[in-house]
Amino acid sequence: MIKGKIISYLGDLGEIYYEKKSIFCTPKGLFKKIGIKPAVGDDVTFDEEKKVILEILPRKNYLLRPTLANLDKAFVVSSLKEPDFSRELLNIFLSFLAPYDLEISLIFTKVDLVSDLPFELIDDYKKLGYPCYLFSKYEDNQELLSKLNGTIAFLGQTGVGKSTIINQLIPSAKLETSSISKALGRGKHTTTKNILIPFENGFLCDTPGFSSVELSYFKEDLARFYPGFKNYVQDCYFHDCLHGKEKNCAIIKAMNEGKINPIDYEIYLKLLNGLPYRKDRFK
Ligand SMILES: Nc1nc2c(ncn2[C@@H]2O[C@H](COP(=O)(O)OP(=O)(O)OP(=O)(O)O)[C@@H](O)[C@H]2O)c(=O)[nH]1
Ligand SMILES: [Mg+2]
Ligand SMILES: [Zn+2]
Repeated sequence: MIKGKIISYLGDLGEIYYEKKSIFCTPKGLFKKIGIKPAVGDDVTFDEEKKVILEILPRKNYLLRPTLANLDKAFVVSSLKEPDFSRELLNIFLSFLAPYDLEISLIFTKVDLVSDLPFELIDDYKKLGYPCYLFSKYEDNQELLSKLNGTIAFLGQTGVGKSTIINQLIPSAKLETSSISKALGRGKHTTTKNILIPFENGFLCDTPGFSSVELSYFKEDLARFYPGFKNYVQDCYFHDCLHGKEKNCAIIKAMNEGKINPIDYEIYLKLLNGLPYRKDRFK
């Protein structure tokens, strides 16, 4: 019985990486019976001769969209242009990732396409607790690679440059990339499945980009998981504060002290407005 890690999974065939090589295996029948499907990132034991996955080892975490197991870190990638940067989309996506036990950093790509570097933007997100990096495919980005270890996913909208970054960091990856659609102003969903690329200190994970994210939250969830709010919510007067007009709200206080940008707060209110109350469920 040998241990390995699933680096890609298509149909019923998982590619398992072990001892600097890989092997294709199918899950044993029992998994299907009990409704368990191995995921990219799963640590497994397998039978090398029969080419069968025997056991999925306990997962540290399990991200649903995209389906990935055992991530240590995630880089949320946004382009400054082509497609245009959307603060709202980034904030929605960060809210969606917040409940997972993940270290999240941000990469802003295509800096070569803008005349002014977005220092204020970076400053805002650093204040909220996210390490931030700038990327241009025309520059050397090896410094970024030296900071990476563990299993690290690159997530974000289609066309922002996730596969391009990984190709730069690990040239042997040779991932497919393609220019964005002029008509739609966004990417073409070039990457269609999750794939882990082994490197010295772990795995980089390329993922298919999305074109929109649905925030299937209740108001109460957004109030907790909105980017940066977790640093302050415990100080709100009401434990179920939605950070609107409530008395002694720590979020409003943090905003007044310059720790949260009023633009992010405005986006929060707009998103909050479109979500149902959790309480409605029990009426
Ligand atoms: N000018 C410029 N173009 C870039 C940069 N990074 C990526 N691109 C281009 O952006 C386009 C999309 O890049 P991809 O790497 O395919 O984007 P992706 O995020 O993997 O897209 P999906 O696989 O669809 O999710 C390609 O034409 C890249 O060459 C950059 O720093 N500057
Ligand atoms: Mg891609
Ligand atoms: Zn509050």
